[in-house]
Amino acid sequence: AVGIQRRLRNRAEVIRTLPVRDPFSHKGSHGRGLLVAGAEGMPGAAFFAARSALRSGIGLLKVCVPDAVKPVIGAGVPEAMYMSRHQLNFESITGVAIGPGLGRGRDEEALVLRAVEESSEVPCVIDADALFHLKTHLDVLRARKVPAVLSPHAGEMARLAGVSVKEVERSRFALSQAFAQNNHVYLVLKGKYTIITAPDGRQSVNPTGNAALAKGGSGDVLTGILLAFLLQHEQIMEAVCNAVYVHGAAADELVKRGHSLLDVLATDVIEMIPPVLHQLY
Ligand code: B4P
Ligand code: MG
Repeated sequence: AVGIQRRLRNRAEVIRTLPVRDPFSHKGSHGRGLLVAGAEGMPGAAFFAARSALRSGIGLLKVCVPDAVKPVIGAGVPEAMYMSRHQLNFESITGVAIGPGLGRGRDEEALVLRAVEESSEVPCVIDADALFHLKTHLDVLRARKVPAVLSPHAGEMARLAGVSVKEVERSRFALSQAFAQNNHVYLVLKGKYTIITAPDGRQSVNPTGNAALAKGGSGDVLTGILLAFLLQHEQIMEAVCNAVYVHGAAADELVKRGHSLLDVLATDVIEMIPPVLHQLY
């Protein structure tokens, strides 16, 4: 039909649109990101997202986690800087990701609202528990200057749109398009053939990835890559499509190198980002 723009992302496009690193650049040139994530008893999600963002080229990363989580993730990701939740501020931050392992309490709900409102002028990835909290505050999305990037799986999408998971699976394209346009967001509807939709309704389908990613933690890895890429691309749509592509390509590469679809861990996916980027550059 006239006006429908829906394309399968191809490798050549990824290669053509990945950011070129200026030899004279410094860390400030590649984004100062803020990850708001993690809850007591759930340090993994924040760890995966933080390490993935750093593996994907982010210049500086600040991580806002509960104090109890700091020693755990701080030892695992010493490259990041840490702030406590009561210290949360967005000063000099050029991109935000919120949600992985965040928790579903009242405090976290307030945190999500603050992050979405106060980061209005920079890119913001909203995932996992942040999507849970957002469901009753969708109006804050339309108020943003820079459209947010939402990355739900089918279960999260169903809840956001107020339909059943079956209904999501039945009309992945139409539902994503309506949601992205109505709420003025970039929508990443995850799964086999992840669909990326821009606020104007343009859609891109991702060809990479496999069922090795069907394991807790792989979504958090994507969140980190999304944050890093948003800070290094000119265009949000290119950043999001490339992030989803690289995330899936890392899983494909693991299987090519002798992993089964059963044994892949989130940490394996993260450590496959370097070779995948090497192949694309
Ligand atoms: P969550 O706490 O939301 O956590 P998770 O989804 O299990 O982990 P994660 O954040 O790492 O994975 P995500 O899907 O974000 O789950 C809580 C509950 O939600 C679950 O217990 C379940 O009941 C429900 N739920 C979860 N997923 C659901 C779904 N799809 N439909 C209905 N209910 C669901 O990210 C996974 C990543 O891996 C994405 O990038 C995705 O595209 C990729 N991936 C997964 N399977 C793939 C495949 N077969 N092929 C290619 N890519 C795949
Ligand atoms: Mg998830």
